[in-house]
Parts: sequence; structure tokens; C-alpha cells
Amino acid sequence: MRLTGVELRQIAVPLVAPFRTSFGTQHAREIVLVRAVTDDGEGWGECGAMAAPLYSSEYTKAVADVLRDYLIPALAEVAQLDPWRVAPALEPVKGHRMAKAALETAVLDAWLRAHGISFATWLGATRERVAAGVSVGIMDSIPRLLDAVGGYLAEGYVRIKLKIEPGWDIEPVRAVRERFGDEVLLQVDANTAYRVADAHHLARLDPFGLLLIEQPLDEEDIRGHAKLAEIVRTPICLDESIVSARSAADAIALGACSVVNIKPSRVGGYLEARRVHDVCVAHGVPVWCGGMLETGLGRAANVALAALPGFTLPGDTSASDRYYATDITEPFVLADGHLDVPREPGLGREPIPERLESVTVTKEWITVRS
Ligand code: OSB
Ligand code: MG
Repeated sequence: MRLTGVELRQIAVPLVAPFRTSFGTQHAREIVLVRAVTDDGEGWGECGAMAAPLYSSEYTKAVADVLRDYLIPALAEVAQLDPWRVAPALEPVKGHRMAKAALETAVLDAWLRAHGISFATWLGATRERVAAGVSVGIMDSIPRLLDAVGGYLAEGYVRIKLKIEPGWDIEPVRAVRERFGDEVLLQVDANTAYRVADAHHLARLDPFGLLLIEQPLDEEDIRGHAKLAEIVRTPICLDESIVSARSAADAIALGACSVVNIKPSRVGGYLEARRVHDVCVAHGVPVWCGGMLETGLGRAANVALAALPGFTLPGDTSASDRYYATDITEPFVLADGHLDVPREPGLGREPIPERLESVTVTKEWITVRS
């Protein structure tokens, strides 16, 4: 397979409701989409980076720059392209994992379509549908939170994740437990908002029987998470800290986490995401699939990944309508608390042209060979 060129597209899609986390409030999702065009068909990749560098150091403008100026030129050097040759070709460029993931995913989609293989089959999926959890943002008041959680439970979501920050942690968790009971699968995500000195405060979450506390401390504070795990009984799960299979192996060996959130974009793509999964399975560490408020394109690949055997906890793999009034692909729909894993070649989803155009902010074409 030979790469002909790449289209970079910036889109902006309004969210159905503002999504507030400890790092900020999103009203719309600004996303870079990559379309890889080859002599054997084309493929799509969605970049997880957000508009501002507040969740991770990457952001949409930097993603477009590094793809145009460094990553696509590096990939252009590869004469015979296949999914395994992408990461080695991009390896001289430091960091920028989300940008690399989007480019690799576009090549992988093109290659899988050309070979008639679905993402799920190629990754080694063992399930036909995956359990859907939902991530619930920080709200203005407890009654609003209870309305939101009640709505999601009524829709059938099988696990609730509450975003927390100092001042919005013990009381929201207590209120959700009191209203909806102890059987609800419940977890919290701090997005690095605490310090190790908050350990005894976070231990006050222990009586509520949470599945896990996600990323309480700074992404680089592996030792702090290990210290926290000695004081807090609720399992510690890492998100931001896990950027590769190596960092997962280190965090597990150092006792910093007993659960891992796998986001393919954060670790540089689906090949590395599968390696993270394999490392965790080898250590008996449960994993679940995280999300970056993806459209149907990124969601299709995440749902395929979440169908691997080590994904024993429900993921942030919610239905399209949890995020968008109109998705850019055929939507993912909740059925009995689950999403169906696409079975068609490649991602099994593609942008609907009119919808894609209606959310497009800019697009550029980068010729690789003519
Ligand atoms: O920390 O998991 C996170 C969304 C954007 C950035 C970071 C995170 C999130 C979520 C929502 O929690 C996940 C989703 O539903 O896609
Ligand atoms: Mg998280």
C-alpha cells in the first residue's frame, strides 16, 4: 500500500450539554480528523486532543502543525505502507502521541478495509457488544447532578463515573449513593486535581464502595499514587499517567494503580493500546476503555478495543446522543446498556458527507506522491 496524500480537517461539534471537569468546561468538541488516501483506498482517524492543552499537553492546532510539518513527511518516506510500519516511521518525533495515533488509525482503517477485516477481528475482540458506562460532569448543584444521573440510569447505562475536584467530591458521591443505592456501579475521576497530602480526605470516599478513583494526582506523580494506594482502600486507576505499555508496566510494578483506563489516543494508537491491554492482563490488572468525547469515528475503534477479553469493567463508551444531537457518522445507540461492536471492514463507520461538511472549520490537503 502506497500513501498518496492526507487530508487534515478541523471540525467543531456542539455538545448536547456543557461538560465540566476539574480542568475546564467544554461546550463544543473541536477535533482534528485525518483522512489517509492510498493507492488501495482511504481510511479515517480521529485525534483525541482537545482545543486547549489542559487534559494533556497536546491541542488541536499543535496536532495539525506536527502532522503537516513532521509526521506526514516522515510517513511519506515509507515505500510499502502497512499498519506495523507507521509507529516506527514516526518514532524519531518525540511525544505527540495523539497526533501519531490519528495518523496510524487512518492508515489502519485504510489497510483493514482493503483487506476486508474489521477493527474488532484484527484487534482480537471476543465480544459482540460492550457494556456502556457514562462520565458525568461537575454540576452547579447536587439536585442537578441527581437529575443527570437519574436520567442516565433510566436510559440503561450500567456504570456511572462522577467527575470530582476539591469541594465537589464526598457530598456528590454520598448523594448519588443515598438516592440510587449501593448496587449502582459507581466510580470517580479527579483529572489530577489532588495532592498526596489529600490522602486522608480521599480515604473518606472508602465507605461508598466505589469501583475506583481515577487519576487523583499529577500525571508524573507515580510515587505519590503508590503512597496514596497505601492509605486509600478504594482501588486507584490511572488515566493521564499511562502513555505507553512501558509506563503501564512501571506503574503496576511500583504499586501506583490496580486498574488502568486505556485511551488509544493517549498511548499513541490501537497497536500500543493492545500492548497496554496485554501488559495489564499479564499482571491481573483489570482495564476499561476511556474516551475523549469521540464522534462515531473514534467511538467505532474504541468499542472494538473494548471487546477484548481484558476489558472487564464498563468503559466511557457511551452512545452518540450522550454527546451530540447529530453524530457525523451513523450513531452508536444504547441497547440494554450496551453498544454493538461494528463488524464491517475497518472502523465500520464513516463520516456522512453532508454532516461532515456542516461541522468543518478548515481542511487542507497534503500531497505525498502524485
Ligand atoms: O479524564 O476520562 C477523562 C473527557 C475528556 C477528557 C478526559 C476525560 C473525559 C471523560 C469523558 O471523562 C469520556 C467520554 O465519555 O468520552
Ligand atoms: Mg480520566
